[in-house]
Amino acid sequence: TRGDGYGSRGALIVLEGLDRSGKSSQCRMLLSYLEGLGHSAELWRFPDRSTSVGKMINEYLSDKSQLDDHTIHLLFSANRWEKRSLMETKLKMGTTLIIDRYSYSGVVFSSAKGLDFEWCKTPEIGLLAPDLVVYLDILPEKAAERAGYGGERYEQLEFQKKVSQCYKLLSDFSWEIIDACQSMEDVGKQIKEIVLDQVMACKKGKPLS
Ligand code: DGP
Ligand code: NA
Ligand code: NA
Repeated sequence: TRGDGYGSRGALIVLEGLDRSGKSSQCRMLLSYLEGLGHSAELWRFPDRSTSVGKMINEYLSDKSQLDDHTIHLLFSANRWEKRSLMETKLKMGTTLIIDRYSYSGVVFSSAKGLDFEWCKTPEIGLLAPDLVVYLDILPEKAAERAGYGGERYEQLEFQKKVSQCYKLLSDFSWEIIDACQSMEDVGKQIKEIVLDQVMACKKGKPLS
């Protein structure tokens, strides 16, 4: 770091994948790894169900409310927008943020329902761009065999197959694709390496966009 704080920021790390791909466990492991190395880091997740918008999303996901597909799409996006300025503040203060789902989930889950791909992207424009997207790649059939599957609205095999196809359309060369069928330890090892590279690059002044 340069000592004056300027140019030293936290990294914005996003984990994406199908339901039951192991994202949440990997996010937790990553957080304790970074903290163990002495880095300032926080784990966030979207949807953030603690806000008032998040509570509406939670009701929808647990089938306690019905909403038009466009309406819920915009609520998920609003839920990210309501955290945007805090996100920027934390990153500029030097805290690395590990995010369990972000705009990519927003686009793929809605386009899997048949909403227009470009329309789905629009409300995400202006949110902070991640430094790294890690995609935990798993066959929908494999994810469906994992414990706890099927608890919420979207956790249905046929739908997750569509979500998987939409992720493939959205992903680009900048994503790190990791085989999520490996052991938790092996997946974790690969994530740690690539994330640490980004954390160091951001400390050295890589700009935020
Ligand atoms: P999670 O808390 O990560 O299990 O996410 C809850 C569910 O909501 C999961 O099936 C993924 C889905 N989801 C997450 N973000 C979005 C989003 O922005 N839009 C839509 N339509 N679904 C999302
Ligand atoms: Na889920
Ligand atoms: Na999860």
